[in-house]
Amino acid sequence: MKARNTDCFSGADANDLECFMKGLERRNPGEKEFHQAVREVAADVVPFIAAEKRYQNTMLLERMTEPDQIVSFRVCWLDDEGNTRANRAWRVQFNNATGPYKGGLRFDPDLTESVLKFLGFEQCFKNALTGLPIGGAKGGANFNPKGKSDAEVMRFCQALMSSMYHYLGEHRDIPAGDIGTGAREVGYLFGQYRRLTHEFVGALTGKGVAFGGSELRTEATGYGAIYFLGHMADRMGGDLEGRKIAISGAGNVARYAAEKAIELGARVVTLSDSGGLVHFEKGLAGEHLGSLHKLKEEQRGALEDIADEIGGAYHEGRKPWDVECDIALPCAVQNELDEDDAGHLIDNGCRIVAEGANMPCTLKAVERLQAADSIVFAPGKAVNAGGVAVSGLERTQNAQHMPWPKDEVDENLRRIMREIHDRCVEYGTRQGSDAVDYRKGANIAGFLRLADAMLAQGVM
Ligand code: NDP
Ligand code: 2IT
Repeated sequence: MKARNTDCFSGADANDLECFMKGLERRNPGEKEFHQAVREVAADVVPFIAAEKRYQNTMLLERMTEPDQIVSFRVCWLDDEGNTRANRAWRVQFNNATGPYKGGLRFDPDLTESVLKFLGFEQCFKNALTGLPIGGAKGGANFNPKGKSDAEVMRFCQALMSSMYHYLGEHRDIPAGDIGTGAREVGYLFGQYRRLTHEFVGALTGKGVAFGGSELRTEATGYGAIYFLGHMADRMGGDLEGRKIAISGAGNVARYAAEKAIELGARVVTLSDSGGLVHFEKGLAGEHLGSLHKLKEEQRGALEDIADEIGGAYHEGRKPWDVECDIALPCAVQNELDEDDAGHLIDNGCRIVAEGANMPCTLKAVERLQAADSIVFAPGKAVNAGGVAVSGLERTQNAQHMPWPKDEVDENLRRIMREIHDRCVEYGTRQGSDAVDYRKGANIAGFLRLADAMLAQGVM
């Protein structure tokens, strides 16, 4: 007897977005970030499937939104005073149809499973867009590295890896950095992995260049975002020279995006951090980048402390989105740019909003930006893919036992960002016009690679 389909997860009404979302929300209650990320993809993919017979009745979107597995760990460690501390960590292994699981680890006291599921889901599409043989994953812990000594961070990383290493491996799952995890954390995690497995292999990326890391991995996400912006500007008949770019964040992505933007003659008018905004009336001068990198990578300090020294005006608690700019590049956290912010950008004549962070724009902000004729929006899964792309190249170098020179990595990064841009144009050009819907282009191009890989490998 044929089973009766009683809900949308059965695929009975998979062509209907609201029906699909209702099922997803019921299966993942309260996970609002995950719902948001899926809705942004499903809004493009559901109608696409409805028009493409070969993808129908395959439960593809349902399968793509269900992680392969989620592992969570209790991580206990001793702080410098000898107190026992307990944290929770996760690894969300989302989909490995296109290659071994690949994606960063986030250390953030407010981290939840919903956030990691949104990030893991996005990562599958992003990694598919790079064209490299990597699948999608994300992980992290509700651990706050701020205010911790190096020794505490090391003990935490060692404790985390002691639980997580069973699930990792160069052909299995390869983590990297993300918010709160940079070169220091990846170094400690890799050291513990090597100690536990007795193997020196590329089971993590973002390593120091002295022990298997790739040239340019540190810079890759920010540089890649600017390469992508360059292609967008070119398509709109211009370039980045003299353009005013408002950047949020002062972390890895924001700082290296600022560095490349300045190199190409753009004017970086803002940076921000969790404390507030720095406004550079005349643009950030390249000579101050060194102090900024030092502040955030070594001293782990606040922008407020060096705003004057680097020629900026500090505004506590403010966001960059009401500062006049040609291009907005949110590079901090999810949902940092809302509908009102989108309104300010449109009113102030901004022409491009490109997501350097993962899902920094709320759903309503994206809708508002997409509805404005004067502005072009590009999603994180395309714009910030340079980081994971160079992670993929690091993996290749580790497998070859051969580091590549900086030029070669940069050339590959530029090529990959150009190809991602071309894929967005191919699948996102609006009918009867020259305009590109980058969100749709990225979603459909990512979906196609993932879908074809999944279908070819059978029902699982
Ligand atoms: P970092 O931890 O290096 O930096 C994060 C920055 O965001 C910090 O400057 C932090 O401030 C700031 N920040 C945090 N919360 C807020 C807030 N509410 N308002 C303003 N600023 C805030 O992280 P990354 O630069 O690595 O990551 C940034 C984004 O880019 C994330 O969405 C991440 O997932 C994404 N991404 C990162 C990649 C990578 O290779 N690192 C690759 C692709 C995407 P403070 O300094 O005060 O803590
Ligand atoms: O969101 C991301 O793409 C990252 N944090 C980078 C992941 C990676 O494996 O380099």
